Amino acid sequence: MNRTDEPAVVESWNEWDPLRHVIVGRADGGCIPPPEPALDAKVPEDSDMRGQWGPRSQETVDRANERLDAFARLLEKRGVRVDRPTPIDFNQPIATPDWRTESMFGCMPPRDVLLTVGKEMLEATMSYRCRWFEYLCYRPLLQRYCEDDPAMRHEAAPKPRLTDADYRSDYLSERIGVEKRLKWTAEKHFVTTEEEPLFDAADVLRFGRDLVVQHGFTTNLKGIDWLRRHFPDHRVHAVNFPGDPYPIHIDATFTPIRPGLILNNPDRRLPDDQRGLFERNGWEIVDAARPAHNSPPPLCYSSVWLSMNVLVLDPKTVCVEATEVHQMEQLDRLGMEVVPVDLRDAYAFGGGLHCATADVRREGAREDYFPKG
Ligand code: DAV
Repeated sequence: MNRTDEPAVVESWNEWDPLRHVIVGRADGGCIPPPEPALDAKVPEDSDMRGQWGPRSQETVDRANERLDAFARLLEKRGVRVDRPTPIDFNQPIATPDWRTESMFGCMPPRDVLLTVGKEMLEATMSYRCRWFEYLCYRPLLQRYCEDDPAMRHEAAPKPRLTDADYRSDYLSERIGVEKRLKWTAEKHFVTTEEEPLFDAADVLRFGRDLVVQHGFTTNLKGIDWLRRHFPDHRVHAVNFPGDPYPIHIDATFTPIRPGLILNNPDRRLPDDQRGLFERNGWEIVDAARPAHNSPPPLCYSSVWLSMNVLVLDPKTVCVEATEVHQMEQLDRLGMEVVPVDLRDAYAFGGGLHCATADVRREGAREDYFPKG
């Protein structure tokens, strides 16, 4: 059922059932966007990216694309159907009636934009202005899935206005310091305000009839409330991870591997008062292995914890970045077959193996993994 000339079927309920069809991003035309409120809050204070913006070099684009193409071929060899987005010219100014910015971002991390829940693919609101139009890169695919699969639901969350009222001005300061950032994030004082619903798809993890959503820089409480109203047959759980000074996207922090097992970033542990759901239902939360690297690659937004940004192919098989020896060893010890994937050269374009993909179809149905509420 994986031939590309056969009609696509959209359905995926969790992060681990056997993967059958996936989108893998592209690095083409990737840009470092100019300063804007929410993005600046995420760029670490000591990062080589501060003050730089513009198109990334062709050499880094080509190398990232080589890695992404090889990843796509590896998945295809394993019987997974792979689609790719259609890049637009990201290096051009964009505007709405409320704001203007000089460039866009790219289409390497489809996971940030697209949330597949059952038969639905939902375009997230996003929270950076430079990513406002990113959904356009996926529209050719979503239109095709819609034509192929009469039961597929293509949805888009309300486009946010993203005026200055969406962002806390105290995050605009150049030098906040990690200590103050940790205090703020522990108090859930994030860069985004509650002006309007905001979420990135990569803040959401799917566990059958439960969705676990990170409240942080890229997703606010109104965004989580919107998801709760939008998915009335799901239970939506808000979580937050106080040890993270730059909390965006849950997928380098909390990584389900198979029913009953989650890796948690040991620097960003789930607070005790949020563990009940998992503990009551026999789920084990284990500390993820330390990353193999002390620093991210050049011009990269993400932290070294992309080590745990893995792609599960089925409950016994997991793709891990090939240099992440400690993470590979830990998953091997936990009984998984580990497939190494060379992707570090693509990290700067928006993340690791989980970020670089978005589910179209996994086998399996919607299950209740948390029967004890
Ligand atoms: O640890 O920098 C990266 C998540 C990318 N989707 C981090 C989070």
